[in-house]
Amino acid sequence: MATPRLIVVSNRLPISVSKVNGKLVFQPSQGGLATAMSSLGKTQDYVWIGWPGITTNELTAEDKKTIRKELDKTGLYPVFLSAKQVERFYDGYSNGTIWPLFHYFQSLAKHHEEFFDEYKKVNKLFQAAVLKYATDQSQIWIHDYHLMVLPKMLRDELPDASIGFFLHIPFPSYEIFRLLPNRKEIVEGLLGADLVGFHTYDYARHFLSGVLRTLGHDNTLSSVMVGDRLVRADVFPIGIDYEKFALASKSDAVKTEIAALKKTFNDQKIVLSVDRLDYSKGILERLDAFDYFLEKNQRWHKKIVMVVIAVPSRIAVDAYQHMREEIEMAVSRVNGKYGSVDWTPITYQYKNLPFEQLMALYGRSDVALVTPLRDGMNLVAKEYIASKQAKCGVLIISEMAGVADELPEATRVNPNDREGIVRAMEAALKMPPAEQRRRLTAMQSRLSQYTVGRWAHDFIEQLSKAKDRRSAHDLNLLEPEIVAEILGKYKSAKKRLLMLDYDGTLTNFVSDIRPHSSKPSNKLLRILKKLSHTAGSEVMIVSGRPRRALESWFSKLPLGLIAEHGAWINDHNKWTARSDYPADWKDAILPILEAFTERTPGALIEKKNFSLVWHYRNVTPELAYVRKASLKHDVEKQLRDSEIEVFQGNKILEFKPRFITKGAAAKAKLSEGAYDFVLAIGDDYTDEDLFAALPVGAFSIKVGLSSSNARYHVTSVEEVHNFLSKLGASIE
Ligand code: ADQ
Repeated sequence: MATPRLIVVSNRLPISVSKVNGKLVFQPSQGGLATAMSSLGKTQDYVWIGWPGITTNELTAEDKKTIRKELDKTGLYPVFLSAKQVERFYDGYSNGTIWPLFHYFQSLAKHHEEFFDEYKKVNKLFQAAVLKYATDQSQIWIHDYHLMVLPKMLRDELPDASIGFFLHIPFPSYEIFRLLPNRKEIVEGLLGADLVGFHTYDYARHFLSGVLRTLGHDNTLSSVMVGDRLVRADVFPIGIDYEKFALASKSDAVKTEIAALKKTFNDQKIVLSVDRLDYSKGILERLDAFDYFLEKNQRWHKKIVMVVIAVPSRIAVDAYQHMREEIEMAVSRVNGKYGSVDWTPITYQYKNLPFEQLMALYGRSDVALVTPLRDGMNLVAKEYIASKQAKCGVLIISEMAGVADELPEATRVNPNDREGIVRAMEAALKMPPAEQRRRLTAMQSRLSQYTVGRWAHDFIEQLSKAKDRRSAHDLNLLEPEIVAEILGKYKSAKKRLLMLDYDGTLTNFVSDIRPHSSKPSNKLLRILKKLSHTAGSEVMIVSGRPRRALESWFSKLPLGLIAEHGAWINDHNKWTARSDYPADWKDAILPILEAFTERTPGALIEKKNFSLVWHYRNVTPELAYVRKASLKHDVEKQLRDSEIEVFQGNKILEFKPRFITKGAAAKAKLSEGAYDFVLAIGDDYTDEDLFAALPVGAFSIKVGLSSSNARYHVTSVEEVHNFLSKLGASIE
C-alpha cells in the first residue's frame, strides 16, 4: 500500500474475521463509521487500522499472514490481540471501567490497575501499527474510548502530524470523571490530538472542565494551550446514511417484510424498542413503563404490542449477562400478567436482525420508544425517522440521549419517569396524522442534510484548519541560531545588563505562596552567581515579590533587586522607594478583599508596601473565575477615578498604583549607564511593561507562548535555566 494521507484508527475494523471449520471467514460489517469512511474514500486515500475481531489464540502465523494480505486489498490493516488482551483491555478497562463511568453508572465501574496497564499496552500496539504508515504530513483520525491514550503516544513520535480524536460516547461531568483513578493520563492522552470531537456541546464542555480541573489548563474559545500546541474541542453530531434508509424503506425486499409483519400483527399498534443489549439503553425501565401503560390502559389490551429487539453485545462482561437475565424476566412478567392465548403483549428477540427486517420494523411500527438512560448520540432514533418516508409514526426520545438536541420535534421524555413515558405513549397513539407528518418532515429535512458523510468531511476539514491555526500561532522560538547570535553579542559586549523576572521565569510556580516554598534552587543560585560575577555584567532580579523575600534569597550575591513590580530598587545594598504615594487607598479596598477571601476557600491576601494581592491559585477554578470577576468589579467601583489599577497576573489579582511598573523601574536603571548588551526575560503581564521599555537592539524573551512585546519565546523555566547557563559559560 502506498503511504496514505489519512489514517483511520478504531478498536474494531469494519470487518469481522472468524474461523469456521478451520477456515478463515471474512464478514464485512456496515456500521455508521464504515459508511462515513467510504464517503471519504471517494476523495481521500486512507488506511484503516483496527482489531479484526478474532484473538491470536485462534490463529496460526500463516493465518495472520493471510488476514493481512486479504485486508490489505481493501485498505485495512489488522492489529492482532490475544484473548488475554481482549479480556483486560476491551472487556476490562474499556467496557468495564470507561463505558459505565462515562455513562454515569459509577457503581458498575471496576477499577483494576492491571486493566489500565493492559489498556496502555494495547494502545501501544495501535501506536506501532499507525507508525508503520504515518509521517509528520499524515492526518490521523482516532475513534472512541478504547484509544484515549493513543493521541499522546502518537504525538510523542510525530510532533507535526495532524491528529484528530472523536469520542462516540458522552464525556461525563467532572463530578463523575474525577472518580477515575487514571483521569490524568486519560486527559493528557486526549490532549495529544489537535482536535477532539464530541457529539454535543455539553460533552465538549465537560471535557474542557475535566482538563481544567485535572491539569489546570484553562481554555479560550474551546481551545487549550498544551506546551507549544493549541488543542481544540468541538462539536460534530454524527449523522446517518440518510439516502440508504430512505430508499430502502421503499424497496421491494422491505415491502415483503412489512407484509409479513402485517400478517403477524394484523392491525395492532406496534411500539418498537431496538438497541444493543446494554444497561445504558434503559430497556428495563422501558419494559416497566409498558407494564404500567397496560395497567392504566385496559382498552388498549389486545390492540397493541411491543416489539423488543436486543442485539447481543459484550457478552463476556458480567453486567451484560446479568442485564440479559433481568430483561428476559421482565418480558415474561409482563406477558404472564397481561397476555392471553390470543395475545402476547411483548415480542422479544435477542439477536442481530438482517437489515431488511430491521427496516420493516422501523417502517411498520407506530411508535418508537428510544429511551436510553444515557447515550452519546443514538442512531436508532435517526434511522427510524429516515425510514418513515410514508410520514406516519411517532418518535419518543429520551432527553438523556445526545440526539435529543437535534430532534426537537420528537416527543421528549425523562427515561426514569414512568408516568411521563406512559403519558407520551398515550399522546403518541392519539397524535393526528397531520401532526405526525409535520414533525417527521421537519426532522427528515434536517437529517438528510447533516449525514454521516457530511460529518466525516466536516471533521477532516476542521482537523486541517486546526493544523493551520497551529502554524499561524507559530512564534519566534528561541532557536539554536538565535541563541548563538545572543551569545556572540553577549561575549563581545563591554557593559551588560540582564533583567530577570523571578516567579514563572527563574522558578516554577508552587501552590504554597509562602516565600520559603519558592526559594531559589542551588542550581539557579549557581547560574546567577556565574552571571553576576562576570566582569562587565550587571544582573537585576525584577520581581513583584516584596523586598524581604528577595533580600533573604539573594543577599549573598552581587545582584540588583527590583521589588513590588518596580516600587523599590536595591542597587548598591540599599533600598530606595520609587514612590511616596499615600497608602490610604488600601484601607478602602482591604475590607472588600477580606470579605471575598472569607467566602472563597483557598484564596488569600498578600499585603505589600505598595500593593495588595489576591491569590486564587488554590481555589476551585470555576469558583475562582466567578469570584475574581466580582471582586474586580467591586474594587473598581470603589476606586473609581483613582490612580490605583487592578491587574490580572498568574492566578492573582493585584491592586497597585498605576504608575508603578517594572518598565518605569527598568527605564530608570537603563538611564544610569551606557549598556551595549541588554536582555530581559519574563513570563507575565507585568513583564510586558519591561519588554516595552527596552532600547532598540535589546533582547527580550517571554516564557510561554501567548502574544507578547518580547522578541523571542521559550516554553519553560528549564529552558531559561539552560539558556542562562550557556550565557554564563560563554565567558570564562
Ligand atoms: P451504539 O451504542 O451501538 O453506538 P446506536 O447509536 O444506537 O448505539 O447505534 C446502534 C446501531 O446498531 C444502529 O446503527 C442500528 O441500526 C444497529 N442496530 C440496532 N439494533 C439492531 C438489530 N437488532 N439488528 C441490526 N442492527 C441493529 C455508539 C454510541 C452511540 C452513538 C454511536 C455512533 O453508544 O451513542 O450514537 O456510537 O457514534
